[in-house]
Order: sequence, then C-alpha cells, then structure tokens
Amino acid sequence: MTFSSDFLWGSASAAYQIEGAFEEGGKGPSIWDEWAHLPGKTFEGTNGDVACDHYHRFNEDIALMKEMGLKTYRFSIAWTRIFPEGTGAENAEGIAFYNALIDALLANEIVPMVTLYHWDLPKALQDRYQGWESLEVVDDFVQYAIKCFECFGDRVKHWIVMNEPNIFTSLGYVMKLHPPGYQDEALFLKTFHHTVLAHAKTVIAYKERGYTGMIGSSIAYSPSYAASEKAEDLYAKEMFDATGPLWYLDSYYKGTYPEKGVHYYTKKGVMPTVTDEEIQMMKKGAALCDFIGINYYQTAMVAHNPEDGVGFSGMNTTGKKGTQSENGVPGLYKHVRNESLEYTDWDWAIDPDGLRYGLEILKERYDLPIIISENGLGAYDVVTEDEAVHDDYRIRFLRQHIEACEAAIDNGVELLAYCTWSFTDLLSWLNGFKKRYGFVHIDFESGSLKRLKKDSFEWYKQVIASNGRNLG
Ligand code: BGP
Repeated sequence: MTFSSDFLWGSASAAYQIEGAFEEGGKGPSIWDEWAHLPGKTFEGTNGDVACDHYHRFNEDIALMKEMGLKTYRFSIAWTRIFPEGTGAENAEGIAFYNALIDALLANEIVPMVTLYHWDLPKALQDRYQGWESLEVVDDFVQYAIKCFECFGDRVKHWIVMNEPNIFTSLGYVMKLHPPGYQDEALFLKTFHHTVLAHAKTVIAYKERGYTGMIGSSIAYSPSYAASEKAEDLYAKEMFDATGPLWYLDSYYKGTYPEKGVHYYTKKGVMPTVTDEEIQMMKKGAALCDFIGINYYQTAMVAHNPEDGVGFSGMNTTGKKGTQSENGVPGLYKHVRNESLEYTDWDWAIDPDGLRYGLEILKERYDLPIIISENGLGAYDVVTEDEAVHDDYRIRFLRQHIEACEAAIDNGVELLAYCTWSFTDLLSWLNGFKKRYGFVHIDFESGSLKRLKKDSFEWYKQVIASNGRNLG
C-alpha cells in the first residue's frame, strides 16, 4: 500500500479568499481589504468582502467535507479577527469563530490544518511601521502566533506558519501586484528575510512551550529545468535556483541562504543585513520543523537572458490562453515556454512529473517529511442544464498529480498529506471568481452563493475512500 493508513487526504483555502464578512465580528481591516478596494488592482475590481460567505456558511461547507470523507481541511486564520489592530486587545468574537470552526471539523472527524499567515496583514501594522519592512513585525507576529497556540493548540496539531512567503514578498515588493505594490529588490529581500525570522521564532516558541503537534511553513515551489544543454542555459537554471527555490527553501529549512545567491545579491548591493544571531535562530528554527510544506502548481523552464534581455512584464490574469509574455531577470535568466507540456488558460504549465521530480529533490536536500499544502487546476467551469459541472479536466489533472505522489513515495519520499486547492470555488487574488479550483461550485454570478457538487467531488470521495487505490 503506497499511502499510509493515516495519510491526510485534504483540501485547502485561505481566510481572505472564502470568509467574507470583512467588517463583521469585530474584525479589523487587513492590507488586502484596502488593496482590493483600490481601483485597478484586482481583476475587474473583485474583492473578498463577501467571497464565499464561509464565515456564515461554514457548517454547510463542513457538511459537504464530511460527505466527501475529507481527512484534513487546511484553512487560515485572519490575524485581524484575533487582533483587529495587529497587537493589543484581542477580539473574543474572532476567537469564538475559529473555535466553532475547529470544533465543527473535529466533530466531523476532519483534522484541522491551520495556516497562521496567508497574506492578510493587519492594515494597522502597515500604517504603523510599514508592515513586513520593519523588524518590529517579527515579534508582533510571534505574539499573534502564541495567542493562536494558546486558544487552539489543544485541538490543532498541524500548523503552517507562513503561506508562500516567496510569493507575497515578490509580488508585493518587486512586481507591484500585491500590497503594498512596490518595485524594490532590496526591500523584497529584506521583507522576505523578516518572514524567515518570524517563521523561525514562531517554530521555536511552539516547541519551547511544549506543544506536541507538527509545525512548518509552505513555500510555493517550482522545480526548474534548463531550456537546453548549453552551458549558458544550465547556468541560468543554477542562478534561478540560487535566487529562487533554494533561496526560499534553504532559509526556511536549513537556516542559511545559498552562497551563489548571496554573492549575486551582495554584488548587486541589495543583500539585506543578516546577523550571526539571526543565522543561529534561523538554524534552530529550521532544525525544529516537523515537515516541509509545498504548494505545487507548475515547473519553470529557464534560459539564458542577456544583460539587455527581458525583465518582469506582467502575468496572465485574464485567462486568455497564450497571452503570458516572457519574464526574466536581465543578465540572469528568463522563463520560456516548455514545448513538451500543456498549459492552462492562465498559461500555467501542467506538469505532474515535475511534482515527482520536485518531491525527490526535497527529500534529498532536506530529508524531512513533506506536506503538499496546495495543488490544483484553475479553470473555467460550466454549469450544464442538468445542474452539473463535468470537470473531467480537473479529475485528470489531480489523478496525474496523485500518481506522481505515489511514484515519489515508492522512491522513499515521506509524504504526510496532499491538499488540493481548493474545496469550494473561491476568490483568486488577482483573477477574480472566474478562475475556479474547487470540488464544489459556488454561484457567484447570481450572488446566491449556492453550493453545487462537481463531478470531481464524487471522484475525490472515491480516491479518499480507497486510500488512493482507486483513481478512477
Ligand atoms: C497560491 C496561493 C493561494 C491560491 C493559489 C492559486 O499561490 O497560496 O492562495 O490563490 O495560489 O493561485 P491563483 O488564485 O492566482 O490562481
């Protein structure tokens, strides 16, 4: 049997993308509440004010999870529901909401897997000291995390400290696509470094308090290929890895930054100050992690990019296939299309073998158990006249990725959980409500928010019931 009997078949979400009730229950505003209300920042001005209204309908959603037989549900806590101002007075209503959610999951035999930070920083902290730019955020984050451990740690045994710190800092401080919308490489590296410190300090705080659950963070992981066997492309891949995936993974899971990357950023004059004391803390935090969390969507094909080559020119957020332009870092590397793969309507490469390849790299480099905290296909879905969604493309995508997990496990990878993105359809940060990922369709168009099970719902139910033996 490839999957162990306690394997966690799951599905994931994030507070801002599903909860709604953005001004209810004593919640304070987050940087996303502000950003999504600024003109031109999100696809057609979509925002999470209502989203799936999960805040009011979580019992209905959990009933569907129960019907499916889901083993774990990964969700995030909105910092602004616990501490509306980021620090100071706690909000009893927010704590009560997550208590009710966790209790309902447990009553239905679903393991709660909790993300502490999925991008919705309290706006108060952005206003007070520029959020992630300031070292102050580290201790404020740790205090918030400790409060969550105190409130929920008796029942929550799986903690993901950070979700994709590499994405929210690069999109927020280089690509101008997420709040605060800057383009400043030094700031990107500095804010990322602060996430590493917040992660390490939180992991240490959790263990020092004697909690016995598992803790780690989730990195958006794109394993890479060189576009050819030419030395310049191989070098481009090396540099992509050293300033990309390995920069993120080594800092979280080894407690160091890769040398090649440090050299490159130092020469460029953008390397943040990293003290010996910080390195000690990073290493201590890394050594205490129980698992590596990865969100896997696609691989990267990397090629040489001359000094006067392409820079960052945007992402396909329209869902018009083939509109993604070439992106890169001049003098370092650029992303090119992988002709051996198919692409989604948002031009994301579909590469199940890349997942296996990546899992085996992680096993070799870090030798920790792995949680796949996100994997899924964003697609246009159609509700047919008989009130169904025949999403065979999603079933195919997930089946192939589960097969890749199976192959990796057979090769010695210790995989603890596989969470699809996502359980219900939800808000995509930059792509609105049309890019759907769920097993459960939500009627955003009419505003009824009615839930409808897609074909993939029944399929995943059978995967779980057979513990991965029946992939259909
Ligand atoms: C990850 C995020 C998720 C989710 C997912 C799909 O990066 O952690 O929150 O949004 O990607 O991305 P998108 O919504 O852009 O298609």
